[in-house]
Amino acid sequence: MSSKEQTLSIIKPDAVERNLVDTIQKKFIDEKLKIVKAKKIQISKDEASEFYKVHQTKPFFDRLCSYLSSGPIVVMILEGNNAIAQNRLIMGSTDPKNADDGTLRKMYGLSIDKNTVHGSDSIENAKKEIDFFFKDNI
Ligand code: IDP
Ligand code: MG
Repeated sequence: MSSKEQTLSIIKPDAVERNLVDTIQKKFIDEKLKIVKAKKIQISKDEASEFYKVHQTKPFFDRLCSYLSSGPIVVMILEGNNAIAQNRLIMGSTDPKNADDGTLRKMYGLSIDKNTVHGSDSIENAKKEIDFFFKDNI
């Protein structure tokens, strides 16, 4: 079964800083995910805390929010068949050490913190996360 979905992808500060935006976007396109919208922004730590609030009780929460707000990021709406799961396959495991060969996190991830990309994990969260960054339709 396949269904057309949208998911939110973020190219995190470590990858923007290393000029990997075009390379990562090409990978999504090659893997049949369409980039419907994309923008380069920098968010505040408060905005990062709101975005990652599902993780607010985790020991790494403060570091995670500091990191996501530490430099420019590229946020994108990706669209395609089973886009949510497909994007997570392209990304690979959260910890680059455990990610499969050929995945973005294996190829470019530096650590579990600086793991290059974010991707929504469910239809419900994809909707929320797309709304978080694109609710004004810009
Ligand atoms: P995901 O990004 O693969 O969906 P999540 O569990 O949603 O992983 O965690 C969000 C982010 O928090 C991860 O991408 C990673 O950067 C960071 N993170 C997750 N688990 C840990 C951990 O155990 N230590 C430090 N950072 C973590
Ligand atoms: Mg997650």
